[in-house]
Amino acid sequence: VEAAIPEPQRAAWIKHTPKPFSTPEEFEKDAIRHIETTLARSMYNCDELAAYSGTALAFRDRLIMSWNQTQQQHTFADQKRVYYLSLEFLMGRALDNAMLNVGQKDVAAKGLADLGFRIEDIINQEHDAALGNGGLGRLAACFLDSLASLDFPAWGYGLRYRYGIFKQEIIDGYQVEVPDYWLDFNPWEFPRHDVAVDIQFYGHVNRYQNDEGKTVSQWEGGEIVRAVAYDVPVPGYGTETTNNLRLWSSKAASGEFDFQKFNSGEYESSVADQQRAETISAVLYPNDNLDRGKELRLKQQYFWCAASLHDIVRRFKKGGHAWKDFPNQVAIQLNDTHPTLAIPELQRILVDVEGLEWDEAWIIVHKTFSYTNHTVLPEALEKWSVPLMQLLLPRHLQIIYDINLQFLQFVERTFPKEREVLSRVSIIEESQPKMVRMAYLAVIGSHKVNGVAELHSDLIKTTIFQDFVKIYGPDKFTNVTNGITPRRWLHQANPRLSALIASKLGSYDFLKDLTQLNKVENFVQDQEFRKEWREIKLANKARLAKHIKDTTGLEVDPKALFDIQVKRIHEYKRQQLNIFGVIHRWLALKALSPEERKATVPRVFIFGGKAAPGYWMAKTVIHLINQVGKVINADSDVGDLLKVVFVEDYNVSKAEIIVPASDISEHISTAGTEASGTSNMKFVLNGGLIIGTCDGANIEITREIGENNIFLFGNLAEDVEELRHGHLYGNYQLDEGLAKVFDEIRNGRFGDAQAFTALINAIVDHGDYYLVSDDFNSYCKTQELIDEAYKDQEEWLTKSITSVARMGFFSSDRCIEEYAETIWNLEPQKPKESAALDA
Ligand code: TH1
Repeated sequence: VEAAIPEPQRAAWIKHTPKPFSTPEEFEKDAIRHIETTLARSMYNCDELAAYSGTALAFRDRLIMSWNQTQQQHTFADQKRVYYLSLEFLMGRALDNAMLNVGQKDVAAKGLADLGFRIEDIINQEHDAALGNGGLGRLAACFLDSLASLDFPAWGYGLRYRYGIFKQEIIDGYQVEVPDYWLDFNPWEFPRHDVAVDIQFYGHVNRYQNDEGKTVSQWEGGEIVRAVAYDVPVPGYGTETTNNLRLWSSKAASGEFDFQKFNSGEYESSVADQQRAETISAVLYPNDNLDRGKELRLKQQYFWCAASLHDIVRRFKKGGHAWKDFPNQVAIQLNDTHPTLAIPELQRILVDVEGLEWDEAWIIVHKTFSYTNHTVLPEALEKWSVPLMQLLLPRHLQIIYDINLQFLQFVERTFPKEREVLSRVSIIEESQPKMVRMAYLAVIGSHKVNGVAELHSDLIKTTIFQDFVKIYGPDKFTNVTNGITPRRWLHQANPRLSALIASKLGSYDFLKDLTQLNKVENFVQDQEFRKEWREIKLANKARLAKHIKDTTGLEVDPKALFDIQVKRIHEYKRQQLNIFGVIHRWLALKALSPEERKATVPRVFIFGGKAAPGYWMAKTVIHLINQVGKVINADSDVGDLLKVVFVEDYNVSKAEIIVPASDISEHISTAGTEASGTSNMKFVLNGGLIIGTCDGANIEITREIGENNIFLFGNLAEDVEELRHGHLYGNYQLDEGLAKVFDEIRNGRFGDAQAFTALINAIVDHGDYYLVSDDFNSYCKTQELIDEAYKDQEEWLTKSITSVARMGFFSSDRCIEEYAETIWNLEPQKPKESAALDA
């Protein structure tokens, strides 16, 4: 149909299609035109923000062209697409990424210099798109980058929060949350007011006979909220493919507010309706690895799932295929259980709206969905109360009960003698009130379930999904180890290292095939190469030192050993172990003789990360880190030998400065608690070594880079349960070194001791669930090994280079290819020349 455009129009269109810039002059022309016309500013008031805006708009024009073309081509090709449903997309900044992915950063740098600007300053004007909490949201962003770079036809679907993750300020050592209003000027999104879906809540279910005498269910009444699409282009690296991320925004279905109510004098309530609708997409829930069961969160989940599925089904229907072809056209990946309502929603659409039989609908649903589990922490496993679901989504609750009935009948037939298994695997937990177990629904409604690192994927099979492995067999459960995009986390964050590697390998091809990094190992004895490698690390540390000086006033020496732990603050991630270790080190330092001090490697401990606003223990850890820093940094007795910094407001753009600057980074979760971790990969890819537990992806990193290149410590996952059990039955002896640390805290050495009693009591009185004491000695000993190892700078450098050379496996490209092949059955769609498309 689209090919049938008559010739004169077609020729005009092709003739006048804007050509993207390719020289600094052409870039300047586009940027200035945007500053003058789109922004209505002039040469005389073009500040850095205006220059950023003009640059962003010039690049945006380029992206739009390839974006339109990609979407057009994918529509013509009529092949299978994957839809990645995630409540979080932690995208960070877009401009630098866009410049690098289209390969025009040098052109822009030159053009901006002509206009009197430094490109770094311009890049720094951009606000992060921070629609996520941590690893899960950043993983989704890395996946979008890989999907586009590998030319897969893929869409992301998420929510357009008005407020992303809060901005963190540290005031008097305490975390203070400030709202993150990021939409003031956002050139990267396109409102699609014509793409709107009305979403229903509440109401009731009617059953009646249709014309064919069949009993059908209909969800009626209740409230309507409108979902409006906002599209964000996602450019691939070194390809014309630009995919789409569609974010839904909520507004009142009546458009503005209810004029009838308004006219009849109910002013407040008419405005209240509007505000209630807009509240749905107003704010990201700031909890990482925690489910709090709030009604508004359930509303967000349904709103986003229903809008996305409506969109997907509409696109499928335009293709004119039979329903049974749906799974051949559509793969839907569920990023954790947050989008699990998409399963009963698709079943509802197929049965209630499209009139399919239950069984044929269920086959389609089951073939379409797959589910990624990201955590085994019990407090993070989503459950929704049955009364709440009954109220908000009455038809979906019925469908869930029907899915459950069929499933339990199947289990009963398969295991007739094991009746207790039925209550264990039921989607409905028989508690007071009853709860819907979303992970079970996700497993039952999907054809594949994957964990995110080997250990984690093994663990889910023996713990939370043990019964399901027996029921479905082991093949339903698989592993896809996480990865990171080397474009942002090497090329963009560490351009000098990327350039050095490219100079030796002869091209930047390794950015699209990271396994080529193995050739770096050939240069490990090349003296010139080693010297540059060392210089680059030092320069990256100096850049971070400058950031620390600018933001905290503290001076740190770039020659010191930089020891970094940046991630969400959580008891299981054990920042408390780190800061107790720092206190232990400080006490040991003070006991050293002057000669011994001379032989000591100076260290800077750098922390960063947000605590969920309601997570008191995590906030206490932040407070302790800051109090310890205050005391130690002012202690002239240890001077430069020890410094402690807390970097405020850790986010994606700060990570791009912090990650390339580590000598050591810490990934020290209690074994068996961190599903994968992804910053571990980022740090090693940038030539930092790591100290870590045998947890998550640390294990596979060790296998790839070699045991000699990583500092592992602590108890193993297989022993954790027994240790915990022992603690609860009196089998508990506080580590001696840790006891001394606690004495100092209790003596008020770091301010009001009362402030930290909960932190100490969790270990001393409440069973030390995260095994801080059990691992303390092993942790401190390993830190001493690191001190020794760092003294041999040549050997350290060899470890750094060797590790980077062996990190090829951890590209998100490898990861996405595994999903495409083993889970989605998806083929890439290579971009055609625009002429070929026009022909
Ligand atoms: C994280 C995991 O904790 C981390 O180990 C993993 O590398 C990452 O996901 C990506 O796979 C998770 N983040 C969340 C956030 C929420 C709920 C569960 C998890 S698991 C809100």
